[in-house]
Amino acid sequence: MTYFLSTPIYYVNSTPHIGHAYTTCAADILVRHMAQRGEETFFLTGVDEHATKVFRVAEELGLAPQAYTDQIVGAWRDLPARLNAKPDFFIRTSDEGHKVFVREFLQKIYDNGDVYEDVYSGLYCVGCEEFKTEDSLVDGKCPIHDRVPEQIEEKNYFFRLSAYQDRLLAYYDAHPDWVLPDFRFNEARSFIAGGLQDFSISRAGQPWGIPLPWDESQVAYVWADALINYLSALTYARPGEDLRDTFWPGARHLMAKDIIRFHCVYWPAMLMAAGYELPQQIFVHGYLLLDDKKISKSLGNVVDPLDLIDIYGADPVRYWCARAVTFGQDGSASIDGIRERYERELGNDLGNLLSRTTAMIAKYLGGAIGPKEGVTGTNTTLANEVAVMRDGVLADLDRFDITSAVDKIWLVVRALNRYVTESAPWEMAKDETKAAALEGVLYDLADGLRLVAVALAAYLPETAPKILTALGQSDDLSFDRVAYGQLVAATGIEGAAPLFPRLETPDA
Ligand code: ME8
Repeated sequence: MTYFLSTPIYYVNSTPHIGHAYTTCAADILVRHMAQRGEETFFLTGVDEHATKVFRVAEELGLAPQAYTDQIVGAWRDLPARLNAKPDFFIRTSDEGHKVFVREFLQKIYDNGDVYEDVYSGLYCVGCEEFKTEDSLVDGKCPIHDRVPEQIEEKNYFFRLSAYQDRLLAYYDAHPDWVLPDFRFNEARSFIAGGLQDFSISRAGQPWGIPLPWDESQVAYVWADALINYLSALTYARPGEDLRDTFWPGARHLMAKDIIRFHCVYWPAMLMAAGYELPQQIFVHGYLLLDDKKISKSLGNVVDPLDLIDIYGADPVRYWCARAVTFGQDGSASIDGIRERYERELGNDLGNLLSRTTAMIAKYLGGAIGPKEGVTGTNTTLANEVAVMRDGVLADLDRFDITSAVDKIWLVVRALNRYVTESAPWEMAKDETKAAALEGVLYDLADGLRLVAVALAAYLPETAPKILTALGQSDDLSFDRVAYGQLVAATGIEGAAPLFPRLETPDA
């Protein structure tokens, strides 16, 4: 089975912020990890261009919409690059390949009799890019955007979502892990059980979008265009290849709770209508909230939270994304938290451990370390801790739990630090009779660091190879190497430079 993971395609009405970075980071961590497990992976991200709000921003700037999106797309391509995320494809909904596929897909649904024409009369919130019901409003306003939705009356094409209620419920009941976490599964299922209304899949009054194949006077509604990206990308991401057979069976979608209904209700029904299997799994994470005041207070002139990457580097931001808030839950993260984790966890727990271990190998063993019959590889306590961590990480990441997995890896980092303190190699070094034991301790520390580096490689793709190199170990990241006692002989080890040097930069 392959592992194909998508982020949402983000609206290009403005530039990326830390919330978008959050999903992209998480997705990259998961995909890198699965690659370490030997899975054939595909990571998809990109942008959603045909939204009314995008069209309006272009209008305000006096630009043609395509010219506007061509301009701003650079900032969105930079997002994964800045995070050291490595998508296999970056999709734009204005790509020719996407447009062609969307038209084919919608035509299929139309031909299957799931589309009908009607007059839409009601309310549309441009912020949500969604038709609103009266009872979802508070004081007549969209509660999310605090705006009065626009009254629209136009001829539209509707998708017969109501006809899919029973099939969706049956699917949910047969696949209890289809949406994770569980409470999101329940949320989506109750929404379906509460009754489904057909939804409009076209817009009559808007020139910006993909024309419907059976009525070119209308364009596809932005969601009826955007969701299809998860399939369309596979048809043209690699020129001359159709990746659908390989990757669609392994498809997983990642997003925040704001767009759960589109992904967990509309999308599966559209797929059923067009004759596709549903994706393997959907993971819905929470909202990452940052205290704005704190941002400005602690970071002074740093306006864009993505500037954090310039200060700390991509690895610490990735690590903080995974650790700051339990993945799946809503959480409030403080910008100061990143500094604290940088110094205490990355700098002290991990960085110092490497500096001390390599310095001791250099000083007490002349820079040479390796397995020795009867001396090394006998630490059953550490071996057990590592085995428990390894199994836990595999299970956690099978369920997208990037927080719990890194917590478990960190337990081993802390155990290694305790091991240094308790065994006090600098004391052993004073006693000739303890030479073999000293070598055993240093082997365990180096081996522990080696396997921790492999386990952390998905989170810290820049740092992990540095650790392996400092220990004279191969840069093979296969997850099988997260096991005790695999350190191979190495010579010439020198005290390693700090992995996470002290920062002079801002508290102000
Ligand atoms: O909804 N916390 O695009 P969008 C966590 N184009 N995640 C956040 C976040 C936050 N504070 N803010 C944004 C759209 N996100 C559509 C999607 S998909 C076929 C079309 C992330 O630009 C999170 O992944 O509004 C959320 O679901 C997404 O950005 C919304 O991005």
